Amino acid sequence: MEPITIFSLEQSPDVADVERRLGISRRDFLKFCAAMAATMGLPAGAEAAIAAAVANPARRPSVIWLHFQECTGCSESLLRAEHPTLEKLILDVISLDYHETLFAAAGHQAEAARRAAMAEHKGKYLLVVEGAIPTKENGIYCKIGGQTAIDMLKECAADAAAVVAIGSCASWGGMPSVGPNPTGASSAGAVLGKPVVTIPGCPPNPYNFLSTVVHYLTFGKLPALDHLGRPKFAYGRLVHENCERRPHFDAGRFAGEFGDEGHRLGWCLYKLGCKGPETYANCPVIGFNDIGEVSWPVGCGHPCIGCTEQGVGFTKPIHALADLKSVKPPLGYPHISEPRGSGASLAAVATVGALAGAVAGATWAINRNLGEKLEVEKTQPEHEAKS
Ligand code: FSX
Ligand code: SF4
Ligand code: F3S
Repeated sequence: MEPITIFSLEQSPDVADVERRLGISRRDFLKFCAAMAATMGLPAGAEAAIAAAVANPARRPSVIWLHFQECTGCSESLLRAEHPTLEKLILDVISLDYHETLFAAAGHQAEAARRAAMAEHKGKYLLVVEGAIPTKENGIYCKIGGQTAIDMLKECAADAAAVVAIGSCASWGGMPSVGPNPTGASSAGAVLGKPVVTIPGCPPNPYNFLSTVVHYLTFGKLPALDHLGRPKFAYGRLVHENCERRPHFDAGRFAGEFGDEGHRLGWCLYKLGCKGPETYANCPVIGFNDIGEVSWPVGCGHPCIGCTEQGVGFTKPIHALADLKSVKPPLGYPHISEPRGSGASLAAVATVGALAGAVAGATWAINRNLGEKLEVEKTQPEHEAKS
């Protein structure tokens, strides 16, 4: 039998029907599936399998979506995707059988619909959890239909095929868990006492959620996860590794304050507290709202606050300097947070750099640039400074 290719799918009735269902052309749909396969780092041929699975309406998994302590930003970002494809695809790819804020039903009717969907799709539905779960005083700080969030989560998780914690609140506690954490806000995994898939971010990128669900839909299993339950395709790299301002970091060109010339020229935001060097997320690669590469925090001129990362987002002061996880200069090197114009002498840096060998050589180059550039900044208008 001929293998299914993305080209042969163009003529399939299911794919043709996508035009009617989603209001996008077959070509755009197939391109979208190919891009999604590439984002997840899947081998050749996966794009056709994805397109065939997504186009088949019979494959839609039932999804029960719970809301606890949060701002509903996760659902909002999903539904406010600027480009119509993403929002439509999400609602087309899944059968959303319970979602408190989108449901037309209310009260007993809504709860009855949830239990009916759970019974009908026992062992097969996906449980998506948005928001942290308050655990103090037996969970009385969040109740839905007379049930605490703790009880509702445990009831819904019992027969779920997989549990996906969407957003930082459900993934690790997020904003509601920040000290002094008066309600004992906890993650879905901590309350259930078992690992769950986590898609952190406040809000997370809807594309990462969709890709995870599509992977499950197509291959019947979840994508590869890291030790925190995060899909590796989305959280395997630091923001800093893919940031478009990284060449400025390496060359020692930093914005010193909001609105200064460096900031206006799009220089690195490290000194304004950017947490990209200690935050794992693919924001610079895929952006938000499908409107181009600048649509992510650093692209818009604001430092990354580390919203995906426990212990960084909502915990470290916004303007505190990030730990450099991938480029950490030894103590003998000039300090990267040196006040403008006061770096260590180039001779001292060069001596340490020469001793440090090939790998550390890259770090030496960065620090040398730091010192040189700071000198340039003092003597020359910034727009004339050579890179
Ligand atoms: Fe809000 Fe979601 Fe932040 Fe939390 O996103 S955007 S507070 S991660 O649970 O609704
Ligand atoms: Fe980009 Fe921030 Fe890293 Fe600078 S510190 S390169 S702005 S991620
Ligand atoms: Fe959050 Fe930083 Fe991305 S603030 S959205 S992880 S760039």
